[in-house]
Amino acid sequence: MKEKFKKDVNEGLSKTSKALPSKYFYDAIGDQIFVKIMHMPEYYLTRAEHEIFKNKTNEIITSLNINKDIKFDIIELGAGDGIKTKLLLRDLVEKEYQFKYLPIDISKDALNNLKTSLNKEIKTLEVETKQGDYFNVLDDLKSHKNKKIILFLGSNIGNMSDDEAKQFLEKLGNAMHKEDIILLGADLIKNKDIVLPAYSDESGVTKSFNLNLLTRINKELEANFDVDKFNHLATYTESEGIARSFLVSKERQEVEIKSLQKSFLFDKDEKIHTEDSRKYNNEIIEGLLANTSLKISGKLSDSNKYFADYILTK
Ligand code: AVJ
Repeated sequence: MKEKFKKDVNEGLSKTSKALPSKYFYDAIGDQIFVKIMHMPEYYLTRAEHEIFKNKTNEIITSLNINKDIKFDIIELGAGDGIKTKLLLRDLVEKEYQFKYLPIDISKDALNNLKTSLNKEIKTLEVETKQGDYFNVLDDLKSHKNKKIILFLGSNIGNMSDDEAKQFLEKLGNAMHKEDIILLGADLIKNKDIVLPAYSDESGVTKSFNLNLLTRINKELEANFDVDKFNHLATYTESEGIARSFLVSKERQEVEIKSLQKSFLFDKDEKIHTEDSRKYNNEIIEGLLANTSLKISGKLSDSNKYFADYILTK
């Protein structure tokens, strides 16, 4: 894990256009800042998807094509704090469906917290956590016997490039059987005035989330980034539909990463690209599915039409 981080940082900072993978945001501190992001007034994504899970639980359940005689498993990729999922889980338990909940996340902390809270809040629910990068767990899914309901919420897919997303969905499709279902959360393309503030909030929470990546490199790879010498920048155009985040060097500076025995030079105004958050519409999703065995078989939106949960089947 540490070796991979070291390698990715070295490669990313050696490029002509410097970049760091967004998956490294999520250390213990990054997890905490992300929870704050989800509660920010500007971050409409979580609220919009929460509204879908709260007001359209019955429609979700209908689309899952389940009945009380069959056993199924709900597998969540990148479960996080599971707040939205709990709305569905609680309803399914009350209605006496027979199922297990299998959350998968890269963060061990997030999984432990989720399991503890579920054991308290939904006592009869069977929970089995699994720690890992969800790209790697796809292979395990194939041999899974029960009907699978795969949750990939929060527009987590938006951090992948379209090529990565295509590959991921192809693999996921291959691991699925006819009766399995994916619920895919996707932030929808909309005006800049709504999207941009979600990634450049007034109070600077997103800035601290972005800068924490440098703090993590300092701690884990023995580097000497001065985080005060970097700014946060977010960009978005509605025509492209991708919000991008950068760290921008305030001045010309050299940073040493001891564990790499190497220094990196940053020009004044030089950017490190840290994240893409893609936004979607039906055409883009259909494009991602084109060479997979999956198709859109339903779509649930919030009242503002900011966000959608797509139902994908084979
Ligand atoms: C968790 C990937 C959906 O891209 O909106 C929030 C992460 N980054 N603010 C997103 C994030 C900056 C978030 N996802």
